[in-house]
Amino acid sequence: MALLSHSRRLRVTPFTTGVEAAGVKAYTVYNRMLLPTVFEDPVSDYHHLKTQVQVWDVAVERQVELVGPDAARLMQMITPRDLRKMQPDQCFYVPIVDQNGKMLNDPVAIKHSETRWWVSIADSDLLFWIKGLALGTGLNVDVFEPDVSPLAVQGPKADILMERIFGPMVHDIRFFRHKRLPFNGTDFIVARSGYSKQGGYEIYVEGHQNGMALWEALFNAGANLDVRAGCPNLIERIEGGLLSYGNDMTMQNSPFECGLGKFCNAPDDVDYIGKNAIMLERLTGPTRQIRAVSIAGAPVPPVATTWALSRGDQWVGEVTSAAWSPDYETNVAIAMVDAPHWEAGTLLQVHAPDGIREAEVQFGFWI
Ligand code: THG
Repeated sequence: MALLSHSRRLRVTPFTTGVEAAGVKAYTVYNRMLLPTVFEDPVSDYHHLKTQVQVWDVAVERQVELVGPDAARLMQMITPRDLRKMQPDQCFYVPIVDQNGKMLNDPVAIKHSETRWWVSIADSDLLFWIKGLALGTGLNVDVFEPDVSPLAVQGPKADILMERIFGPMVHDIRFFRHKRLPFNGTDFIVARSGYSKQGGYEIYVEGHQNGMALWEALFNAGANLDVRAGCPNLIERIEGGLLSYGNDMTMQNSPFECGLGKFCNAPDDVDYIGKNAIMLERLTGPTRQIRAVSIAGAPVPPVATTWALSRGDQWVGEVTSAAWSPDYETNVAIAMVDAPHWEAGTLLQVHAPDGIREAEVQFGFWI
């Protein structure tokens, strides 16, 4: 594969010098920014993530800030999730849907106060959608991308490393809660969250110029923990069933199809975009849904375009992500499967680029 040409449109992050010095081997593009995908190799990165601690440049998780008297109203307008009881130190995983109840993004919402929110977006231009809604509705709220870049600390030793930088206060942060903690004469929002099932934190670094000081402090403090630069790991995120917008779901899918129906819980007296479609599908249920699927045979090649799933002479769905799992000694995959065929134990055929293989619908994800 040819190299990527660099220009201002393909944005670097505050941590790119650290990522390069750590020997990053591959990037992808996400929100028009560089996202590392490989350091050592996917399997070594995977074993290290599951046993040690890694520091991830996830600045591509761009924030959309909503600030103003109507910020909470606009926030509830864009998601079917009930935000009424959300506390000002909470993070919520929120489906964002269009007027037909189809997925536009699956961000984490961070509530600072009734009048100030961040939406930590997946890979689609949600800024334009929210800015357009603010303008079209005439609500009193500013919508913009602030100078904020998340840095994730993930893995079983994340707690030890984080305590060395931010002190024992980090242990008081519960899952999907956040606290503002001092660092180096400034302070950052620190949340217990992250795109792995290994546990850890995300630090929302405010100010591009503050990025490398935190990066270096983490690597200095973690030297005797074998801390390494890492990144969201394809194998681990499939084992854990963490979805990737643009891969496992697109604008063609509803949250119910994505297994996000439990986050479509706003009551009847709360209004939001797509409410009619969401309330209908909540009653009927989806006609297809994401499933964990194992794929037989040798390690699969990368999924670049989806792989069709058949059952005998019928087309029944598609595989959207797949990888060889060293720990489970099978290929693990995420697939969208039609209702009559999604029961655990169902045997299917997957049409991979190197041939037809057997696949089996699982009871759930592996982690
Ligand atoms: N952290 C932050 N921003 C993000 C991501 C993140 N933006 C992009 C992308 N990831 C958004 N997608 C997800 C997908 C899954 C999760 C978070 C963001 C996630 N899911 C947990 C799970 O499925 O176990 C918990 C969900 C819950 O119960 O609330 O963490 O990673 N800042």
